[in-house]
Amino acid sequence: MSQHPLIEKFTRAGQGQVFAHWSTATEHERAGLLVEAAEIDLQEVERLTRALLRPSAAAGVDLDGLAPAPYERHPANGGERAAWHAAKAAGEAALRAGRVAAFTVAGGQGTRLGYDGPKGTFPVTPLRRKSLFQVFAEKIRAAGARFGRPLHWFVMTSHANHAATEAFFAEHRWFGLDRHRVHFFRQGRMPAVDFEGRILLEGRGSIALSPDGHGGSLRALARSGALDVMAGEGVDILSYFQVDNPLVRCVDPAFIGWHVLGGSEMSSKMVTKAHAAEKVGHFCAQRGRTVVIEYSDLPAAVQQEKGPDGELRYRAGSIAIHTLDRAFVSRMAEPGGGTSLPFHRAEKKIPTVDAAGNPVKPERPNGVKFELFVFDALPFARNPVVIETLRADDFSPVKNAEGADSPETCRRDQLRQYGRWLHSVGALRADETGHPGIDLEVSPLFGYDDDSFAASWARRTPAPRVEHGVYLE
Ligand code: UD2
Repeated sequence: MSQHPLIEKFTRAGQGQVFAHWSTATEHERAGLLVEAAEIDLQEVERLTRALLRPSAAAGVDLDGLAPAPYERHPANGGERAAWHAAKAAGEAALRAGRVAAFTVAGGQGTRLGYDGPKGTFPVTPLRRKSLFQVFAEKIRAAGARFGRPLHWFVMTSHANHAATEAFFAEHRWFGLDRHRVHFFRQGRMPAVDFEGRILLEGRGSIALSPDGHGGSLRALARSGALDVMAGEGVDILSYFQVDNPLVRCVDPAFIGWHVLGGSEMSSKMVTKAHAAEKVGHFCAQRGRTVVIEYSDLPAAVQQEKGPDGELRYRAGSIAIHTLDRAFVSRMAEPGGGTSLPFHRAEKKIPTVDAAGNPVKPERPNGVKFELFVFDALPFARNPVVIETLRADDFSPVKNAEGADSPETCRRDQLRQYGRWLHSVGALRADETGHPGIDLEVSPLFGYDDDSFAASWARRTPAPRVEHGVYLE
């Protein structure tokens, strides 16, 4: 009996185990297996096995010649006000010209939060329990109205959450956005392998495939046609943020302006790390380039180093907010253009099947997943700019069910933001952390940053009553 060409190809590559249960598989299982197998680039798997799994593989990350990266200080921390004003004006001009689109990476699995469903559907605001997606949608809608150009919004999903994400938006009528300006596309997948580089099965008729990391967004933007849509619409700048952070300014004029005026292809926001062990990447300079070294890759002793000013030397924490030029994404997405991102390996407990096809739930890591990180594009970018932002204005992610970066800390940070805005217009006295002392909520349609809030407040006469339970919209 002649074998399917894909089975032969896998067998020749030493990956015949993928079809170990072929003879007893149902038609349905066989069809599924072939579709998944066709997605896999066996040469890439072989290359990654050699580079990242073999004993000869280079140990760890290259830390040679590392220094802290320079960054533009925020005016609140000594940055030059005139330069920030100029940047803001340039960013506003880009928004008014319709050059900017929002971009959310929402393909992660959200396992730490223990929430069942696409993470963007998680209810996050203090009173109305709006979902993360609704918060972003309303910020994007409000910014479009403010600058007179409705924004396009690109949302990267995964195979696992694509349909549920689209259905959620449809159910909520795209939160008042023009549905033709909301674009969903799926990211790519990579097979998980055991420590010898053999592709793992997830079930008798399915391969253990998982999302290829947020860095996969660059090639997915190209492959999905999103870059062509942008080109057709005159959009040449993408404002990139993660799905887990409702505080983010989805489009921030000053940030966009620093990017444009700096002639940068990829720019990033940093915050001063809260403490040496905070779990964020570090902006560093290395051999004339800007790189991000993830917390797990920078030795603790280096993370604790202090400068002459008594501050952490490596204090520039990456909060995964970037501005990207369309042309840069397009260049990065070209296969073999000499600019491909490196894969990272993560050892995981990967549910699989044993030789008899019975499910196995491993208790310790049994294999490796491969992921691309978007910040690895920075060293390839012309004139990368890093600007400082204030945590309170841009960063309070929901990652864990409890403790740090949880729904509770995020709820407090949202309240503090409302409190600061209301305090600045004299509507209440917030405490020194900004907390208003009462529960309330401000709709992004009323205000999504200092300027938009102040403008709405000034327009409202008489001024709204601010009391416990109030919702400003
Ligand atoms: C990320 C950064 C960390 C810091 C932190 C800020 C990495 C490796 N670390 O940590 O330095 O900036 O965020 O919050 O990035 N996603 C996809 N597809 C994937 C994987 C992830 O779309 O295949 C999305 C995911 O939906 C989320 C974002 O990327 O929006 C972050 O993913 P994460 O939770 O894995 O990142 P984390 O918290 O380890």
